[in-house]
Amino acid sequence: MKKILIVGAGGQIGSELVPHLRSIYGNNNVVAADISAEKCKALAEAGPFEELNALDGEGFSAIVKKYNIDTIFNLVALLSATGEKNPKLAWDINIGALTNSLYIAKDNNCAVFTPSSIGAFGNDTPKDKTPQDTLQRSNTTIYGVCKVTGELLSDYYFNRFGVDTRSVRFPGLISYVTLPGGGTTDYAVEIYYDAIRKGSFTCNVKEGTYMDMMYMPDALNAVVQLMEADPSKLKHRNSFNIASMSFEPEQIAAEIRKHLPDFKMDYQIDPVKQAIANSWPNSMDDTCAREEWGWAPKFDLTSMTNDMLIKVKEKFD
Ligand code: AKB
Repeated sequence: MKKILIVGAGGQIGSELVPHLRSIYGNNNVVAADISAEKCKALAEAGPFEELNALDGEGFSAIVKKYNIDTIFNLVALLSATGEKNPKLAWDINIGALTNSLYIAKDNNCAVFTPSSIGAFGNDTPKDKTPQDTLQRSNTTIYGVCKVTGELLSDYYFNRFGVDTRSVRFPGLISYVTLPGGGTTDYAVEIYYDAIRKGSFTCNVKEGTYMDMMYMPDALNAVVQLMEADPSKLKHRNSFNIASMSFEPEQIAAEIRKHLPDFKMDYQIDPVKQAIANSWPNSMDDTCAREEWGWAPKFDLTSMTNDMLIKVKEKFD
């Protein structure tokens, strides 16, 4: 049985990954940790919780020893748009949490999962069907710089010290439990909330801007499936392209109108987010993930929209 520690547990991914992992491995085998205990009341009530600043290496290491942890999920990160407001802080947090996770994993014989992102690609990368192994000059956002660094550093710890590091490049993640904060793809979550609450939405990226997106249940399955994969089958590690749908704002609006025919959308472009979105792939090629560990998403834009509208409506009823 695994003994798992999730750092950054209170964010968009962690608030769903913790219960998902607890349902598989048992509540007591999944320790949630976050800098804010306040944000994590539900996680702390259901299983072990530790207040931790992931930049505090000693505190981090003590928790790993206390619970005999063998797998670390490092979810600590400032997202792409927030990172541009304070690049130094973004570097310090994103890379600091990663380096602590890696050296603590090395010293305590743990596996490590750290998400990468479509943000690990840049303006020079092929935009359509972006290959697994391609140019990654992601030098227009600090978030991208951190993601490329993180992929390399994680591969280095695997090659040099044998640390079992694994990762996926997440598309924009769409979920109804916890709102994302400060990402470029956030519009694709906010649109469902505004559709239910107001019947209209002002989109901050332009019509025709394609980006990969994924529904959270598929993202959670991807993480578990990759961490359970037979290591002898993995030719890649940090990090796998995974994809399930790619769309532009008009397509998600049209899907919502199938349920809410009066839904209206206009545009007020955020230049920072637009520039970031323009530098990211239109769609990734995820053949390697499918071949090496059996990645197969279940949701497309239609089935995700059906579910999101039901779940978001329930939140406000
Ligand atoms: C962001 O928009 O910053 C994230 C991501 C795609 O990594 N959602």
